[in-house]
Amino acid sequence: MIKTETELFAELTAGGYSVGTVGNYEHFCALADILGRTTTISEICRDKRRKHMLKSNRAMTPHTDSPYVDFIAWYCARPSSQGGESLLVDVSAVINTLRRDHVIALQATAIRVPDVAKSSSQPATHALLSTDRVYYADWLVPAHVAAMPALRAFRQAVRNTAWIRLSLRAGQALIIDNRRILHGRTSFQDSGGQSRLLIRHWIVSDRPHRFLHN
Ligand SMILES: O=C(O)CCC(=O)C(=O)O
Repeated sequence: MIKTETELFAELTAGGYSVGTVGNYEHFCALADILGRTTTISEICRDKRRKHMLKSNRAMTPHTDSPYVDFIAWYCARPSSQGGESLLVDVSAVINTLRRDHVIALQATAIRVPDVAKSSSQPATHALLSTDRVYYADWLVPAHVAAMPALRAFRQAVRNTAWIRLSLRAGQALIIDNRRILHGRTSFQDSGGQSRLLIRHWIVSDRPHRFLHN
């Protein structure tokens, strides 16, 4: 059964994510519409001809997507036969374990935004921490930033946090608040004619929101 707007936002506010069975893709789209405007739809599946990580079956470390995307919703059309678990990390819990000077340093740390994650008018860098969000991916952090004590403390705190692990089933939707939750996955295997396919919506919302409170 599709969640109501009140139920969906209550879950997203409490834990930063929501998971549940929606049945078909049309029901999933109706759920995504509750959250805001879908700006990009992508198929997440293995394609051996393509080099991009999203088109591989490799594990992905927890990260956010574009800093100009508020919610991410995945529809599981087909799960993998092995692996492919979703990994979630709530950064609002991570922040509380960091020293104040590290939080300030991370607010002053700019991370590159790849072209695929922005429009031509949007800035090409974004702060790792800002009043409305976290923006982070291991592979976007340059070596001199990775060496910063604040960045090392952030990575350590992410490693020390209990990661949520979910195995999506066909017909299920996973929605996360991309301003607060890092997401990743374990590696996976497609076999026996079963190939993993997630359909991802990037969603922009105009609801007021705040991430850092001081
Ligand atoms: O394959 C997955 O479960 C998630 C892939 C991912 O990181 C993404 O869609 O941004």
